[in-house]
Amino acid sequence: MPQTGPDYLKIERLLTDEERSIRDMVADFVASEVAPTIGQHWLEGTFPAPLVRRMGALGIFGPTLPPEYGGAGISHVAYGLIMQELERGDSGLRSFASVQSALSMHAIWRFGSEEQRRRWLPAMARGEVIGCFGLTEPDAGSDPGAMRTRARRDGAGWVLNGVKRWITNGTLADVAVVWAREEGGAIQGFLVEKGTAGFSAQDVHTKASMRASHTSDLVLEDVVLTDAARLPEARGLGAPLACLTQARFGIAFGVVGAAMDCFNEALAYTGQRIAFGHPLAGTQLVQERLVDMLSRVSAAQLLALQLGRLKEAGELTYAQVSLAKRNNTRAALEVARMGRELLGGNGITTEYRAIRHMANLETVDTYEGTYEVHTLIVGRDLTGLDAFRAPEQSKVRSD
Ligand code: TGC
Ligand code: FAD
Repeated sequence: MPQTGPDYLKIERLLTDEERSIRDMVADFVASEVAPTIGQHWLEGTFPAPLVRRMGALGIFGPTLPPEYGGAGISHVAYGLIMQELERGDSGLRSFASVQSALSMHAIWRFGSEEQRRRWLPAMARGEVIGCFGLTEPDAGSDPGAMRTRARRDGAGWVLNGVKRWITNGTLADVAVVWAREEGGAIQGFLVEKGTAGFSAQDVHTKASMRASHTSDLVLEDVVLTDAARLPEARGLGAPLACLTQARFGIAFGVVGAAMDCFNEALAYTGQRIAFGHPLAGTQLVQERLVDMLSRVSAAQLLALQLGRLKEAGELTYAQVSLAKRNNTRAALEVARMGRELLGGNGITTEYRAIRHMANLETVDTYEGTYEVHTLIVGRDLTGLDAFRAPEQSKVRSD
């Protein structure tokens, strides 16, 4: 059985049998099919694409959706535990699944027409069709409402122009969910298929983080679409932000997996590594480090679980998701840094896992809303005061 802990607080008891068995199934998959090669993929800057169909067959994509759309109607906690086990393997793998399920499939599920849902969702659930989600632009990251990509009405259809940056799965995707502002109007969502004239994607090749993942620029030059490509229920910035809430939920669980892996690695390593005649783990300072790591992991596990239970009860707010994404990602990053340190010189090689997780988590701390953005989201929720922009700028845009 692969390692699914640490579980110092017996959180296992708070899970249902189904949640445990889904988690164990994904943990098995990661231990046997991901762990042996992911370090090499990371070094070479490649994504293990053959695993996509396999993940589809295991039911990893869109698993909370109803069966007629390719899902299995599993609990939100079970979904979170899938993310945890994928990210125990590598944040790039969890990113792939987040973008496929929580961003692309969710956008189609929540804002698409029935025809769009039936056309895309079952094939995406099987991993036969890959999606990406284009919101960020070179000059609009934390403030996506400032996007420059434009959708111009052209008879019954649309013409899109703009550039999207940092788009996970951009070059792999068969269909891109592209967010654009209607000229003089609100933000709308469009499904742009690979091969559409004027639409292209190029990978970023200079990343020192999230290397086992494709991250791309999307370029739209006079891309002509029919109105059938528009997500009919998406109007305004709230639509893409609602998709982000789904992905941030998964990240709050996912990063716990990376942190657990770093803790387990450091505990095993310091138990065996001899310095000054006895195991490192027998020294007071190393024990303090290990306990600091375990404290962060245990608190993050409980936070994620309660987030899931609130979501299942239909009570979860997006500010609560921000609190969890912010806390758990930063906690995981700290755990990874401590783990790397405890491994000494070995901590800087990808023959061990800590530095790969640590470098990946730098991205996770930034994407899906930076640490500072989530601080201000929760701050606004707490105080009722918007600290993002000067008051006179608040109503400049139309949504
Ligand atoms: P604001 O006025 O706050 O909101 C506009 C409307 O949207 C509603 N809303 C949300 N709804 C659902 N979930 C959320 N998280 C929401 N946040 C806001 C809001 O209630 C409002 O509705 P209404 O009906 O009143 O109009 O808009 P703002 O312009 O002030 O922006 C606020 C801010 C800064 C919080 C937001 O823009 C933001 O979250 N910025 C961060 C951008 C970000 O996270 N980008 C992520 C891009 S995708 C990505 O990184 C994928 S990585 C994936 C991977 O590889 O795993
Ligand atoms: P900026 O917004 O320029 O922020 C720079 C710094 O300023 C940050 O530290 C930020 O916290 C700080 N800052 C900004 N505003 C404030 C403020 N008001 N107060 C205080 N500090 C502030 N996007 C997608 O749409 N789809 C994807 O699939 C996707 N995948 C990604 C994959 C990777 C590997 C990466 C690195 C990014 C990805 N992103 C994606 C983009 C990601 O969401 C953005 O990078 C992120 O939202 C931050 O935007 P930015 O990079 O433009 O930084």
